[in-house]
Amino acid sequence: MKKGFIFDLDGVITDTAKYHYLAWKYLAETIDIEIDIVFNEQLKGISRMDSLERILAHGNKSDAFTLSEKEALAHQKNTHYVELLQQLSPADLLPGVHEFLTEAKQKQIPCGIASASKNAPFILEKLEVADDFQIIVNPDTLKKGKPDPEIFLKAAEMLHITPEEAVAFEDAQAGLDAIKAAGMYAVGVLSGEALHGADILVHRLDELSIETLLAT
Ligand code: B16
Ligand code: MG
Repeated sequence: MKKGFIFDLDGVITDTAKYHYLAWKYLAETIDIEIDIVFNEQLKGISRMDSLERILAHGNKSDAFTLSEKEALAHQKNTHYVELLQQLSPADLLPGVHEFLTEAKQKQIPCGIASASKNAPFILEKLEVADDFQIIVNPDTLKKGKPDPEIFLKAAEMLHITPEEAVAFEDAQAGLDAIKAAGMYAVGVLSGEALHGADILVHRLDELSIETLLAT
């Protein structure tokens, strides 16, 4: 019997990957690195600094910057990204999300957010769904990023449920690997790339029955 839902944010609740991509592409061009939409798939679910490291490696510039220069580059990207986020509204919830969260609330199923994004609280406010989540894991409190299970285990602990009692939702392979390593039931949300290891795969959340999920 399941007792709570743990959601990734980008790619599950809303599609902010396109804004991450625009901001990273712009930043990369300032240091003469070209990235494309295919390369961008590798950045999904990966933390800000790890994303920068992957972009630098892609451009053969892993050793070209000091740590403080890298922090400045990441900060520059985030400033641009947050500017792009200003346009978010409830219309940017992915299809079926509003209905799913409304039904979970009616059934009093606790919901949490396990996102690598430090901007998660701001994004949830813009989408007007912040009140639908009892907890948001602060990625600053974690030692390891996805695919390490830490963020999902922390979310379950904060929701006062065991990993076995959690259903977790992810759109990225790194996140799905994290859910399975945490010993949770995994819903893979497809947005293009194939996903491996999910207990169930859907394109949108309203393909799921909450009753059936809770009974798994
Ligand atoms: P920020 P998720 C992740 O969100 C994104 O998929 C990933 O592309 C991004 O680098 C990461 O958040 C960090 O985001 O720069 O806003 O802290 O999929 O874990 O919800
Ligand atoms: Mg994601």
